[in-house]
Amino acid sequence: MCSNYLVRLNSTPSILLDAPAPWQIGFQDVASPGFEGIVSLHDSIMFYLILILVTKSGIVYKYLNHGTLIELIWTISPALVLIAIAFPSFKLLYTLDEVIDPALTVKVTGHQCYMVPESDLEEGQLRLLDVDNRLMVPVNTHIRFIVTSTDVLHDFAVPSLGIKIDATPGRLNQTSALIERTGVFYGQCSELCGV
Ligand SMILES: [Cu+2]
Repeated sequence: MCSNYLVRLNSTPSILLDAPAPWQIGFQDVASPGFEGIVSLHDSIMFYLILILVTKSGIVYKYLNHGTLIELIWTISPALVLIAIAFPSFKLLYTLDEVIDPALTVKVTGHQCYMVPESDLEEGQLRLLDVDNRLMVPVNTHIRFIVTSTDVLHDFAVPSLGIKIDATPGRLNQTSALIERTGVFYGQCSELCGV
């Protein structure tokens, strides 16, 4: 799902999806190990969900009557499925939470602000996404983000890196990322923080 404006964005034509595209349904392209884990967890849970949907629809259709055996099966099997989902989910959650020996720390402070008006956008700039000063960080480096806010609740999020963390006044939150490839990665505040 690559849109025209994305190709225009870089001087060399890119097939990577590092910004949201119109009517996009799936994820953006992976640029960090953390996001790789999130996407693979999503994919494996979707596998279970579709399997359950298909088999349950079949069972209800064939054996609509009540029975002790069928009651037992559809009580115990969802419990097992929930356990099968919970284990990899918690494993990923605690893996993402860990910040191991960062080489670089970025302090992120949230402010209420206005987006660049459409009339001020230059050729190749993305509506509601481009900023006046881009943050430049190195690839293949463990980066730690210390996130806070000066006014209201904000949320620092970069989908391609699998980052989404609240920016709270009077509090420091931390998250980390290792960017695996070069690119321009876009993110929006993910909290309702407008005037
Ligand atoms: Cu905000």
